[in-house]
Amino acid sequence: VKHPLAHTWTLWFTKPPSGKQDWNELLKEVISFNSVEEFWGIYNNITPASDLAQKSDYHLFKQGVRPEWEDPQNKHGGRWAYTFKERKANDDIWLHVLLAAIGEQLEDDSDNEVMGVVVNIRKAFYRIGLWTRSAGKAAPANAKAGNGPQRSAEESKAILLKIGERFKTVLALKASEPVEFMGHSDSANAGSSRAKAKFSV
Ligand code: M7G
Repeated sequence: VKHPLAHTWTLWFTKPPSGKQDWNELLKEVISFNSVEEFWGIYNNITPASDLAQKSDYHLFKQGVRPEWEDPQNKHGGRWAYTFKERKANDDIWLHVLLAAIGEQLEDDSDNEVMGVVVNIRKAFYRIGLWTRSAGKAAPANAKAGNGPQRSAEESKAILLKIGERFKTVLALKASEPVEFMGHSDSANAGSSRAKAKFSV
């Protein structure tokens, strides 16, 4: 018997560059799954985050959404993120984030905000992020159906803050360790993911 998940999820991998390659060439789709059993089969057979080389990323996204700012379902969105100042990723923390995503614990059904979760392995730190469909603005008037529910900026921000709080709980952070939210358009304009945060929890 397979225990179905609420959504089908796709695992993606960004491999470290070997020379001069674009971001797009390094991003590879790995596999999709829609049951608890398939999740464990995959998780138990991939390299743990703690063993990945610098400049690698794992991305777990809802099927049909590429883990890129440019994806139509991400382009109005943003992400919550926390940077752990440790050399090796903590596999338990990342596993808890994966389970919270596939178990739909990061949002309420009607929020329709969570696009996926990411771990970035970097030189002297690792970062775990949660990507959302919106970024605390009113949905654009011409938003297509795929861009989610129409909400005011206030409603949108309240939902994002709730999701941020849940994410922070899953990350097991202290009150004094802020998780920060940034819109993807700000990240893209800054040319790096270190632009100024919009809000924090
Ligand atoms: P990062 O991996 O989010 O963080 O972005 P880091 O600065 O800690 O390594 C690193 C770089 O990868 C960015 O400056 C972009 O050049 C590229 N990059 C990252 N993302 C998530 C995207 C994306 O979604 N689209 C494009 N075009 N480039 C990206």
